[in-house]
Amino acid sequence: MRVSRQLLGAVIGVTMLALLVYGVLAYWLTQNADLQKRLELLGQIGQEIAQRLADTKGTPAPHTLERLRSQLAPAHSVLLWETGNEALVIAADPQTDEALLTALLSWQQNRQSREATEEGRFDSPGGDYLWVQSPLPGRAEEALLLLEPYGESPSASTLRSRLVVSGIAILWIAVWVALFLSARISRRLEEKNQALRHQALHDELTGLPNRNLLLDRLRQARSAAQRHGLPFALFLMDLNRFKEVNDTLGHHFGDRLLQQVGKRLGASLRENDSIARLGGDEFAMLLPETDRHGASVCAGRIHQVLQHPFDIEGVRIEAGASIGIALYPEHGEDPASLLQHADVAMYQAKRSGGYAFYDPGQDSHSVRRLRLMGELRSAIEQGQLHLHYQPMLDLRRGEPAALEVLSRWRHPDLGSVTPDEFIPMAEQTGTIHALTVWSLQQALREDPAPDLTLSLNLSPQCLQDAALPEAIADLLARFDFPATRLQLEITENAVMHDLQRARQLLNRLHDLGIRLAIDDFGTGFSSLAYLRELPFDELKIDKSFVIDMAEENNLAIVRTIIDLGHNLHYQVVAEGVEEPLGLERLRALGCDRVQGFLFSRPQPADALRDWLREGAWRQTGRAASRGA
Ligand code: G
Ligand code: G
Ligand code: MN
Repeated sequence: MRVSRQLLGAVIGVTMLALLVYGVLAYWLTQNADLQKRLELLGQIGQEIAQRLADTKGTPAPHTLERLRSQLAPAHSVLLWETGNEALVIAADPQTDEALLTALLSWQQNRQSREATEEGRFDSPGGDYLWVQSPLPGRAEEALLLLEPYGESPSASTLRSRLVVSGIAILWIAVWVALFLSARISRRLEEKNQALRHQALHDELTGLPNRNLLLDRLRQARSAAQRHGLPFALFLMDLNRFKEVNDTLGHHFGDRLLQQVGKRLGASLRENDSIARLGGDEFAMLLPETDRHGASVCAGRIHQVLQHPFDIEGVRIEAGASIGIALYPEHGEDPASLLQHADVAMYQAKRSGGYAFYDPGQDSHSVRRLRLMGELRSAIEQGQLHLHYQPMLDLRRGEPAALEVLSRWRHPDLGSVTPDEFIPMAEQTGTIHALTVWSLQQALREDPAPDLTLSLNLSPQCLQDAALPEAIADLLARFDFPATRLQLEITENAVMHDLQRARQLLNRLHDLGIRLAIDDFGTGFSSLAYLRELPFDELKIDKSFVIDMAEENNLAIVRTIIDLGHNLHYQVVAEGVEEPLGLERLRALGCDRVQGFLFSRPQPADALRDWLREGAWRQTGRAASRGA
């Protein structure tokens, strides 16, 4: 607004200046035009007089001169008879026209300086005068005519009035042009300003408000909530699979996914709810006048809406989302603490799936989390990690056949940290590659039982790492460890995620001679047709079904999986065998291998060597048979 006013002022100023210049120029022009015209006229009169006086002998009588002057010359003029040095006769009435007399004297005083010219203009104390000297043919004398340029010639006055009219027209046009231009320019400026303001407060990719605007709206929401005594809810959400999408399909797909997520969020919330993108795959939602119940209804709806696969250029992408919720005023009074607490809740949601409200009791968790995430890599380098081994027994032979390798972290201050806690961190921070290499190397170095297979867990994320087969082959060669004694366990749902890539990588590993197992089978949603296309050797039934096989449904599931596995020519392993009764049932169902606390908990290499030497499993097996 201020800028446009300044602009208008400037344009009008320039117009006025132009008009002023025009005025001065016009004035000068009319003055000069007038002067020229008058001099010409005066010259003609002078010549006429000279002609009429040509026949006169001697000095003409004053009344002759007076007659000529009044007949020919305009009023306010003097006609002189000039004889070289003196003006002899004055044809005028000096009594009535004193000014003319003064002018005449002043002309005479200055005559020396205009010797060369015959006409001109001069200033006398009485005013401005024109003069013309007309030689008389055949005589030494000259006639001189002086004229006070009184009044205006008709030509000058028409010229002046034309100039005035055109001046007004120009002013009028200039003002309109100035108004038009300044309106246009100020509109442009306003548009540009608006675009800049929008840019400063919105996310370019999705067009949603950004963090700054969200903070502003949070402050507004807080004052409104304070005035009306109503709560509001802040959601913080991130996508569960965004990194995978970006890594496997490229940033272009990632961007499109974010745009579509933004659209779905918009469609599933109310008009006056705000949705913001805070960066990466993190979104925030502000729901005014919403209590705990309303928040859980909305969070449930959003979670469900994002659960549906996205279709991006013909590729089906399952994103899924975790939502953390902080309520005003219950969980925080100011925007900063609400955001922080929604963030803590989001991590709770990541663990539990779906959405979670901020729980102050869990908050210490997030401090711990941040610390552990920061320290994991150096913990590996400093040897804070070590391995435990848990045997798998072959049910037909009644002997151990393989050892599952499981990582442990003994933190110097925080004590033991479970893999359920640090493996997801390693995946999130990208430390998982280093961790995998470390566990394989450590297992090959310790190799507690040279006649048993070593079964290592492979994180889903490692299936994206095309360099993995070479890294594993190098380690095997370095320790001179036969590939056929190594098995890799991959969680079921991870395999299905990017089948094309997974298939390539698994085939390369399998070609090296490494055995492959599907871990936690029954918890994911694999298509059986896909499973058949992948080079698996073993299927591990998830322990959640095995632990409680007294329950009818679990038993049915275990039986079905064993049949399925056998029909597809997999070796079937049941993990989580805790009870002798369970062991007997598995034996009866024809399960190939068992693993569980009934035989052995995961234990360090030395303890496991002792366990193997003592042959403690024989006791367990027989006890189980008798109990059955
Ligand atoms: O024994 P336990 O509670 O430790 O195992 C918990 C989970 O952690 C299991 O699902 C197991 O697959 C996983 N896990 C343990 N060690 C490793 C490891 O070195 N790498 C990977 N990727 N997962 C592991
Ligand atoms: O997901 P994965 O299969 O890699 O997990 C192996 C995990 O199962 C390890 O954490 C191990 O400690 C655990 N585990 C092994 N046997 C049993 C058992 O009999 N009961 C229970 N509850 N957990 C077991
Ligand atoms: Mn496992």
